[in-house]
Amino acid sequence: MIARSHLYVPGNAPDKLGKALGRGADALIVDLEDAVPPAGKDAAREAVAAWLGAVDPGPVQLWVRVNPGELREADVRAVATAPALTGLVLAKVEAPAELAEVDALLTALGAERVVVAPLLESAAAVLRAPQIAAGPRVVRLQVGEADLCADAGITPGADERELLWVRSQMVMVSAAAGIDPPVGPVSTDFRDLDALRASTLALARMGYAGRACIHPAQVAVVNEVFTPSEEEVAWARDVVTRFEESGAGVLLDSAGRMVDEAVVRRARRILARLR
Ligand code: 1VU
Repeated sequence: MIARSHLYVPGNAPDKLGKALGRGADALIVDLEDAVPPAGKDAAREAVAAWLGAVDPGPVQLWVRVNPGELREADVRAVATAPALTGLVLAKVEAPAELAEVDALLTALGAERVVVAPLLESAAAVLRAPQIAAGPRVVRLQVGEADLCADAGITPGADERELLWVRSQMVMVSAAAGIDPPVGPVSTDFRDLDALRASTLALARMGYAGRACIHPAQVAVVNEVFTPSEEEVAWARDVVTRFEESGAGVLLDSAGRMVDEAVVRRARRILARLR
């Protein structure tokens, strides 16, 4: 099942990590990258590996965000074989060759079931998204918008329209590659839950199925937005039933609107998101 909320937890904050599984997120992304200063990298890596080795995640997906560059291999080696690990978020992926390197390392470690989510954080990475999405073990894309904005000189306004192309492009690239929808970006203003809701609703309409969070307060909003409403579910069930029972190619829904196979596929996507 596709996770709705992905809560970043700093890998160097044992207090946060200790309670993170109880915060309601469908997935945790334990961070070894930007949340951890250079002097703390080794200790955080060890602490996260020990935590992963001991934890029972239940239904929660556990991801680790690993560093780019020369720290990546040590990070991957430390966590890849933990049975609790779902996958790796690969920070600052720039080129498809990096995915082949990570794949080879994971294979050498015997970590066959570990999947990866490249994080695209530069203009060059965004433009290479189709090649990156086709890489080995890739199940979804994410964009690091703060880095991307710095790289491309973007200053987002309140309605975030400056990021519309990038956000929509990730949906198109993911659908074309046959991977899960992208994970939406973090909102750093974690106290403004109304703005979070508005922007998450826009992402949901655009084709996103989940979003990253930096604070537990954001999780409930994100989960709610990405859970189909009762009305949506009732409509979807009715449309699928009518379509299957009628045997017709084109029919009408309960409001008299045309239903064809494409509408039924959309209804089935809604039902697939039921938990
Ligand atoms: O009530 P308690 O004391 O039990 O817990 C606090 C606090 O520890 C906890 N909490 C979290 N737990 C798990 N994961 C989190 N991310 C998290 N944040 C907070 O919730 C209770 C209330 O916390 P608070 O309101 O007092 O908030 P703090 O001042 O403790 O923390 C605020 C920050 C922003 C520092 C914190 O939320 C945080 O560290 N967030 C994640 C930062 C991070 O990982 N950044 C890098 C990834 S984002 C990115 O790079 C974008 C691509």
